[in-house]
Amino acid sequence: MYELYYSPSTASLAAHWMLTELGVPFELVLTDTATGAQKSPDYLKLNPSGVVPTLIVDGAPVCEVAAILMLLAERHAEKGLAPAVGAPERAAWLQWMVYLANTVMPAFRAWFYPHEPAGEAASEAAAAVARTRLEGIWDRIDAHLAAQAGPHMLGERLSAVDFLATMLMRWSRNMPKPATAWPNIARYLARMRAMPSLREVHAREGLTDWIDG
Ligand SMILES: N[C@@H](CCC(=O)N[C@@H](CS)C(=O)NCC(=O)O)C(=O)O
Repeated sequence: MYELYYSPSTASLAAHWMLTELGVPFELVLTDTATGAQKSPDYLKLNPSGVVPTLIVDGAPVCEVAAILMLLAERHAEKGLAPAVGAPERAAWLQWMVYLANTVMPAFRAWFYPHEPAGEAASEAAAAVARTRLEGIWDRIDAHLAAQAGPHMLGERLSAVDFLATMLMRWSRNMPKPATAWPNIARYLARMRAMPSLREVHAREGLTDWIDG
């Protein structure tokens, strides 16, 4: 049984969604970022960064959402959410997971927490830079999707990349130019949003916006 420390509508959503899609037993432990629960001494023992998500796997905490998704895909390899080691799509899978975690997530962090890069006085400038970065990222992903032979980030295969990418695209929903403004991303998301597992997660987290477009 997995335990997922989560807060609605945050980075834990991709892990919640993948656990649901995999159909494995898990329990949710609310760690409400609105009340600062992620900074409690007990939670910091699990996740020293004081952020959600944390997944308890065989009694031990695993942090970093991309790592959690990759681990789950590997532990439940029969579901095919990770190309096998040596498979032709493996390199693209690794590349997109790391790009989303390394480049896209930090840009969102700067958008949502613009005081972090250089203090309150530079918040406005930091948010403007983050917006420009994110729009460049959507340009790149839109072109990538247009070039795929199938409907997913890795073409025909649904993979952990789609869970992370979709969650991040959702985060742009209240930005001046959300990811849905890019036509290939909009088509991609229409399909991802129809997945019963994502709709179930939205209902369980009490989220009503975005899922119906
Ligand atoms: N690098 C972390 C980032 C997670 C993250 O930034 N989580 C946000 C919610 S989306 C959070 O917990 N924010 C509360 C805080 O920073 O205090 C990961 O990939 O899991």
